[in-house]
Amino acid sequence: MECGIIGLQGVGKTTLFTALTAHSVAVQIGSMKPNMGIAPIPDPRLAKITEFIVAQKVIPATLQVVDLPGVPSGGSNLNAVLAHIRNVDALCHVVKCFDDGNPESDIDSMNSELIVADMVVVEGAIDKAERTAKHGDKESQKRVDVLSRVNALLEEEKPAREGEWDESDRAILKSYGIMTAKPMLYVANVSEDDVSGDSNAANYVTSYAQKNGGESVVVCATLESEISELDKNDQSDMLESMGLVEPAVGPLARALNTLLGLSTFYTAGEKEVRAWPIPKEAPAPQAAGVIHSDIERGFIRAECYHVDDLFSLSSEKAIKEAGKLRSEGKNYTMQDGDVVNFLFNV
Ligand SMILES: Nc1nc2c(ncn2[C@@H]2O[C@H](COP(=O)(O)OP(=O)(O)O)[C@@H](O)[C@H]2O)c(=O)[nH]1
Ligand SMILES: [Mg+2]
Repeated sequence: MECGIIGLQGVGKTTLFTALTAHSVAVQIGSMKPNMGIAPIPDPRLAKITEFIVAQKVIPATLQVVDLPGVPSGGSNLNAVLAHIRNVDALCHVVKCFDDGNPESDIDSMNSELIVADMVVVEGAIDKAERTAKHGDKESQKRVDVLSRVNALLEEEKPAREGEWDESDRAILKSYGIMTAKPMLYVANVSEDDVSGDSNAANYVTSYAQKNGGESVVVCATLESEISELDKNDQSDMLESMGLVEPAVGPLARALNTLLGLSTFYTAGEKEVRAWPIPKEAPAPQAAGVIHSDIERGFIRAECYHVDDLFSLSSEKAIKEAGKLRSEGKNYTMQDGDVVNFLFNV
């Protein structure tokens, strides 16, 4: 899963990026090149599995993040900036709530920039698709239909995500990189003395997201950036002293999972214990395909149990004895928190 961090200049995008990626990438300040990195997603269930199943390696799910150069108000370099985010799965919109941040005007101007940029893309694309559609090409006609519906929304200054799209429509929107169609997570970047997000500015962001079909999280990017530099023990001390339960990457990744409709399953053996994100309600073979296409192709069955059974019964042996080890076929719908061993033959 890839997520693009967007927002106006000076709102804390790069600071958030360094926090999420735990300073593992040397950031380029003020450059027009995007910073790219990978954030491991903290997962309490994954950590708990390893208390019962000792493994050589623990591999968390990851979030790929792209920190984009700020969108200058006025939008002079907008297209260069936006070219980088056309391919991401979701957008993280950082809103300045520290100092004298004005979330209302910032959110509006950022969203208008995105709408205008999408209009430029859509207009060009409609022209092109109409030309091929004239020759009776069904596929092009479908694209003209979707693009025209996007255009109608954009002209009303609405983001494309407000439209009703089926799966094939969404694929078309994605292929054109329509940004306002992407799920949006609003990040209220608060000051050090408002980590729980009680200020009016933070409240505005939270309720704006609620009203507009997005998710939101409250983060103090500077503190998170400092926390991410500490070793594990100091990290928990500092979090506790601030009244926080976990680093921001946790809630942030979970909010993205909700937006993208993802759930998680696990594989657990002596070699490794690992978390795998999949679309909610994916059938077992599709989940197997996330691990390797061979396992999907040669899928026989999935032997699985739920993490909660491991936590209550303490071992796979006990799970088996309690009759909680299930053998599921290719029509099985994966459940969030399944621990799975796929049997396959190629
Ligand atoms: N007080 C406070 N300052 C922040 C926070 N996040 C970022 N800043 C400051 O805002 C300035 C711009 O941050 P930066 O991450 O470079 O913003 P970008 O242009 O969006 O990438 C820097 O001086 C940061 O230290 C925050 O959560 N609290
Ligand atoms: Mg920056």
